[in-house]
Amino acid sequence: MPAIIQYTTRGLEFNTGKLAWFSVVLMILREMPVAQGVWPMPQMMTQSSEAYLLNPQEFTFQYAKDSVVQPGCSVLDIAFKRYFTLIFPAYSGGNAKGDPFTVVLNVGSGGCDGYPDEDSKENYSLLVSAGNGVLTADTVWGALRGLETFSQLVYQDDYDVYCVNKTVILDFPRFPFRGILLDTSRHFLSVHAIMKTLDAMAYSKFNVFHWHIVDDPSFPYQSYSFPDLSDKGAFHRFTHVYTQTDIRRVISHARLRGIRVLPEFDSPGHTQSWGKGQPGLLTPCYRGTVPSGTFGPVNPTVSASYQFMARLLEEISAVFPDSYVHLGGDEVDFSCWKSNPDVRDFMEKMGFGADFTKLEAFYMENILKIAVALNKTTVLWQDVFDYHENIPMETVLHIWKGTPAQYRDEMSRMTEAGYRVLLAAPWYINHISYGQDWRNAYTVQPLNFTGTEEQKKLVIGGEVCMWGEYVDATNLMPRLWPRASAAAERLWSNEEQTFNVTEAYPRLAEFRCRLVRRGIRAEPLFVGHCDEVPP
Ligand code: CP6
Repeated sequence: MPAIIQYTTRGLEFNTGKLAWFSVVLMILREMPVAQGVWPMPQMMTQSSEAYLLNPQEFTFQYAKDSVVQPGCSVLDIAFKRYFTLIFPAYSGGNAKGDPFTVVLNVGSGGCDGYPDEDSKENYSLLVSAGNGVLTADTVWGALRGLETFSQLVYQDDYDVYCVNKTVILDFPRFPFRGILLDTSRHFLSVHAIMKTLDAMAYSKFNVFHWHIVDDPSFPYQSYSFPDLSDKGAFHRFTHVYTQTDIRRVISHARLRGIRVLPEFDSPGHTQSWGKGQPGLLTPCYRGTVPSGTFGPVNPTVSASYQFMARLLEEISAVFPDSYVHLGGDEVDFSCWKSNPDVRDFMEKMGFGADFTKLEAFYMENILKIAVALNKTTVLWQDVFDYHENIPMETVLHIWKGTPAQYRDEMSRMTEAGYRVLLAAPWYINHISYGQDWRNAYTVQPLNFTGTEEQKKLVIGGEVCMWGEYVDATNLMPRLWPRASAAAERLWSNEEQTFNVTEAYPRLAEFRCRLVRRGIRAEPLFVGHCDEVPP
């Protein structure tokens, strides 16, 4: 029986040279494969039963002589330290069994000091043979993905000696955008909790942290242009805020893991907390002919609102280095606008009639102009597309609602109109239910909608949302992990090779134990145990 695990995928056809080379290597490895859990599953992977013992004392990471990237590259130098600890968690110095082993990195382009972005290549190849591993990547971001994979190949045998098997991997992501949304407005999350999430994201090869930083309940972002926003709008102005230093720490922690930080400043709805520190920004609601004392969405009828938004977005653009910014635009309640006589006058003057979606479109158009002038790519919730015909083509549309039939239809219409889309609707991981609901996240088919090949290429990826109404640092980790990892495999791996939940189960159960070993309090999938008892 030629026991070869060989995966060929559509994505590989672009490079037949590499594929031919890879097939040759696969033919050499005609031995029994061992199912070593790598999560998410690499695009092509083959392993043999030939195992090498690793001595942590004689284990090193090195740059190849002809690698463009050399020592001094902070992202990788720091990653070597991190991964050494992840690979040998039990090693605390001193003598150990095993043989010398070197992981040689060959990175084809520089860019150690920059940030990952939408075009960052994350492909890598990994060859593990006697005494060494060769990790080749086009960028440092690809090298990080390869280091993560290598760390998951190492295991301890029955005598607790570290081992790695002969392995060949050729890997790249299916989608370039693989995100997690955290909501820090419904509950404040400490910088520590956010960083812990970033650590766990890297283990599942997620690459975008969508920071839904402010919303109705609280405004924890400490703005230097408008300090009153958090002074008055945060749950607490000292303890429940993100200072500029906090923000920089989060962005830096994310960068070192190849993760982009996408900030969301959602408006004109979901802005109750903004009104506390910025009087005059929100629309006063009326009861009959008198103001009721309550406020609605941002007031779209006065120029002061746009001047404020321009200054805030200017600050945000400087603080967050990513080329994307999320501007929300979802769930705008028209009742307050309808009640306000000044808004009604404005509607008449503008010729909007009684169609408040026109007023909403007017607001969004002005906000989008500000973002375009700041050279940012805007992401918007689907609502804006649903009522609005005039959205710049560079905008990314974010699908968050509906049944599978409805979100597929939405994907068809958005991509037919030529927009890039991001799918979140099937991955509301804050929703919980009894049983193995990771399977629902796992068996999503993001490209199963009616459309041409060109339309399918416009799907840039997907996102797992963790809305915060019922979540803070006490339950964040088990609610996210390992269920978010199920979505991670859908967004990284080949769908035909990884669709079967029965085959995925033992690998995901093993990965979950790895998360627990690494200090991530991931919940169990079902009855069973990890080798170590969770602390
Ligand atoms: N907050 C904001 C939310 C939601 C959205 N925007 C939301 C609404 C309904 C569900 C889940 C989340 N809590 N700002 C919609 C994108 Cl089911």
